[in-house]
Amino acid sequence: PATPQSYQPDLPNTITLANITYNTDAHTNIPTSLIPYLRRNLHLQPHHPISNTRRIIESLFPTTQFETYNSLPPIVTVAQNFDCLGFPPDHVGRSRSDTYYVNRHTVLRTHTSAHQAEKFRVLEQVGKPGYLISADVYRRDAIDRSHYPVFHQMEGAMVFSRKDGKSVVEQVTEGLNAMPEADVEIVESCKLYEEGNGVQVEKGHNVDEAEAVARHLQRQLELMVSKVFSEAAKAAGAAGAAEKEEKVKVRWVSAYFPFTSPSYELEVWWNGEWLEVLGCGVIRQDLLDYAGQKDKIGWAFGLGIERIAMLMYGIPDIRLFWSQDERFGKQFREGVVKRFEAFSKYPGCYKDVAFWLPVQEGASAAGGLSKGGEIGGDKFHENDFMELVRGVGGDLVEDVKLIDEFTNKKTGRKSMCYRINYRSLERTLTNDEVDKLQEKVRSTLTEKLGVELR
Ligand code: FA5
Ligand code: MG
Repeated sequence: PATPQSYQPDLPNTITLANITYNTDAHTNIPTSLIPYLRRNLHLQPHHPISNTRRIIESLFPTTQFETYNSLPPIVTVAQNFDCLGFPPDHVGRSRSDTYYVNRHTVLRTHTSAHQAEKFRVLEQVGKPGYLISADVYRRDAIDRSHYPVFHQMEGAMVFSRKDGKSVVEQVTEGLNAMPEADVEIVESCKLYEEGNGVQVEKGHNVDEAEAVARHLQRQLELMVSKVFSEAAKAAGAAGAAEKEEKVKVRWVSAYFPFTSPSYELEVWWNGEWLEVLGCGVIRQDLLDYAGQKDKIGWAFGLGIERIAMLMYGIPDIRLFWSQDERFGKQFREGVVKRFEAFSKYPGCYKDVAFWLPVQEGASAAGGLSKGGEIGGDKFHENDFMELVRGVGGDLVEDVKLIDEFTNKKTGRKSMCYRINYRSLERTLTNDEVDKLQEKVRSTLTEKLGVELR
C-alpha cells in the first residue's frame, strides 16, 4: 500500500546555486526546473517592464535619502528570512509546502524583508536614513494568471532618529510639509490604535511617534500609487480617447506582519475590484534594537512589482514576463509606459485528473484539504501537486483548479479532481503534445505523491 509522501524531487547530495554548492537534506525541496530562474534578474533587464516599473517607483525616493540595493543574491538563511523578523516557530510561511528550502538552514528568500536587519545595521555606515531593495523572491503557490513561483518585490524603509534635537513628530511634520498631497481619493482609512481595533502599542513605541511615522509612510505610498496610476491612465488613454481621468481610489486596510506594528495593506480600486498592492507598517522596536538602531523608529513596506507592472502595462498573464518571444520583448522601451498589445490568444485545452489520496493514519474521514503546513510533514499538500504540474508542463500550463473533492464515508478515502488548463502564449499546442504532457503528469503523480489514479 502506498504511504503518504510529499513530493521530493530526486536530488543529489549537493545542489549548486549561483556558483555556491550546498549540502541537501530532508528539507531540500527545490525542483531542478526552478534553477534557471535564479539567473534571469528580470528587474535588471533593460527595457523589461519589471525593470521599468522598478525605475519608475525608485524615482519617487530621493537617492540622497534612500540607498538602493538591487543585486542581493536570493539564497538566504532561515534566520534572515524568518527568525530575526520574529516569525513564530509554527508560522505557516515556514513550511516546506510554502517555502523552497535549499537545506534546513537555507532558503530561497520568500520576501525582500529577509534583508531588513542587515540593511538597518549599516544605515550609519551608508549615511542615509532609508533604503530600497528590489529582488526576485520565491514561493510555492497555486498556478494561475497572477501566480508564478518566482516574482519580484520592492522593499522600502526609512528611520527617524530620536536623538536628532527635534522630536520624531516634528521631523515627520516637516517631512510631510515638504511633500505634495497625493492625487488619490482615500476611500477608507484605519486608525489602528483606536479602541476596538485591538492593536496594542508595540513595546518601545509611543502612540504619537508611531502614528506620525505611519502618516509619513502612508503619504509616501499614496504618492507612489498616484504616480504609477497616472502613468497607467496615460498609457491607456494613448490607445483611445483620453477621458478626463478620475482620481485613483485607494484604501488602507489593517494587516498583520510579525515585524511591523501597526501593519497595513494598501489596496487600489482597479477594473472593478480592490487589488492588494503592498504590505507595510511601523517597524517593531525589537527588530531595530537587534540591528543596532535602538534610538530609531521607522517604517517599511514591501510591494509586488509584477502586480503593478501588470496594471501599468495591461499585461494579462504573469507568464508573459518570462517570455523570450520577441513579440513580447520588442514592445517595451526604457522609461516609456505603453499598453501591451496582446499577440493573438492561442487555443487552450483542458484535461482533468482525479485520484485517491493515500489514507492517513489518524486522519478523520471528514478532514478538509490541508493548506496549512507541517514542517517536514508528509501530508498531501496542494502546492506539491501544483509544483509537480509546473515541473512537467512549465509555462504551457495556464492554470490549475480543484474542481471536485469528496470523501468516501465507508473507507475514509479522499478523492481529488483537478482541471489543468494547457495553453501556450506563443503558439498552438497540438493534441498529441497535450496528451503526452497529461500522461506524464499522471505517471509522475503515482510515482512521487503515492496517489491512486481514478
Ligand atoms: C510580504 O511579503 C511582506 N514582506 C511585506 C512587508 C514588507 C510588510 C515590509 C511590512 C513591512 P506579502 O506576502 O503580502 O507581504 O507580499 C507583499 C506584496 O507582494 C503583496 O501585496 C503583493 O503585491 C505581492 N505578492 C505577494 N504574493 C504574490 C504572488 N504570488 N504573485 C505576485 N505578487 C505577489
Ligand atoms: Mg499580503
